[in-house]
Amino acid sequence: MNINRLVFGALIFISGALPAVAHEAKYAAPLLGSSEVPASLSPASGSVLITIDFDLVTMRVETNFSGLLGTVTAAHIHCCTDPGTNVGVATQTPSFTGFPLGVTAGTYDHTFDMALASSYNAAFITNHGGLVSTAFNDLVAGLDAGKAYFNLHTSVFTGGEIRGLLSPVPEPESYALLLAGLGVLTLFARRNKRETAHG
Ligand SMILES: [Cu+2]
Repeated sequence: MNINRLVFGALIFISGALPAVAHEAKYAAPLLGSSEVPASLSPASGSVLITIDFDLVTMRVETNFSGLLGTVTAAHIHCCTDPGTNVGVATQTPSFTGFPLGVTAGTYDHTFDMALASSYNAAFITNHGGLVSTAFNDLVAGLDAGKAYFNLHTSVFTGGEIRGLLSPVPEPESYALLLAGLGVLTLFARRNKRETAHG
């Protein structure tokens, strides 16, 4: 029996499972008026999901919202500051491209190329190392540390009607895949041992 072929097969299986673990990160938050600083007292709600792909250097922004008292004037991510405080905009200004404006409810799904300066607020790049790469690293570090928030500004609440402090989403299915991959490798290693022993 060809041991190398078995190990090679197992490695391919594992490498197939790894990217989801190592090269993608998700961050989520509910969007609420009570999360604004100070609280907006808006009855509106929504949710936001951010997916960073480290291979493609992209950021996918998925949002839905409804019940706004004002109409949308801008939406973007602010970074990086402690919860309960305010900080400047990190992402594209004044608003994410294609974000539904002038409405009280809507959905949004767009993937940004984070290797482009246009995906950031110019001031954020200037204040974070002056390069797109340093800005990207700082934005991700801010997301990882729970120091970035999605903010939705409206005609009634110009400082923000609903906000979501983004926090990392654990990906149990990714770990399950990795564990399955390791299990297969162990199985192959055992089989190899047995087959080697029997000549
Ligand atoms: Cu803002």
